Amino acid sequence: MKWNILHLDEVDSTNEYAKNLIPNAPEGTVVVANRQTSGKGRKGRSWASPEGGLWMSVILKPPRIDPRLVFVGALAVADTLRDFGIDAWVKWPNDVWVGNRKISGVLTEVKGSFAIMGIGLNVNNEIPEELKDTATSMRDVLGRSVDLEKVLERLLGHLSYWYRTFLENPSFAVEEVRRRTILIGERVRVLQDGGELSGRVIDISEDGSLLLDIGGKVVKVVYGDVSLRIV
Ligand code: BT5
Repeated sequence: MKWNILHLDEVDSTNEYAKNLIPNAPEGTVVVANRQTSGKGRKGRSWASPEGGLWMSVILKPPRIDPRLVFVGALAVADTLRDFGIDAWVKWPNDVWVGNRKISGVLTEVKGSFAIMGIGLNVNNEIPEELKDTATSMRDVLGRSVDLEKVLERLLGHLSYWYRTFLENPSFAVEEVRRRTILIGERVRVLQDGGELSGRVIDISEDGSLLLDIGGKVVKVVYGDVSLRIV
């Protein structure tokens, strides 16, 4: 992929900014900001985005919209962390964790035939007090700051690879997520709009959904706005 990087100092949300560039910006447009004033998670949740982290969105135009696209972002982040010696795992559906702390989140949105993939990765930024128990950064893990530009360069390289691979063979990306998650066999609680499910994770199926064993019954949790807690 040929990336075309737009570097901003401050923006409300790189996803919103990228969305407004569509349809005039080509696939491969990347919006990066030093700070976001209204960084977004899913479902109106907020994403803390102070200076020092990597906050970016890429514009993609896949031949068809597939919710499994979010795995491309998570896998690219996990590979990037590995380049810096950090062992991370993919937390279905859209997070990357180091041990029991979240280091990155991916938010994919759709506009027409475009997909906007937003990636937030804590690099050298401070973790806000209220997230200290559940979040970490590359700097916290490594005990030193890292070159943000290098992180971006690596991440875009891995995104190119995983996006291409995904278009050729989406089940391979799902397979890789299965390999890089610690969820299989774990007891989890799944929080959804309608309520809550508790069970043991059997697998992540080829279509990207999570298979849970709930009292001996197999229940399929489709990717959507679900949150997962390991019990
Ligand atoms: C996500 O949402 O994890 C997707 C986050 C995507 C952020 C990127 S940054 C660039 C682009 N532009 C945007 O505006 N967004 C994208 P979700 O699964 O809903 O998780 C949100 C939850 O993560 C929050 O409710 C907090 O609990 C937690 N959180 C917020 N900021 C965090 C941070 N910096 N590091 C770790 N956890 C955080």
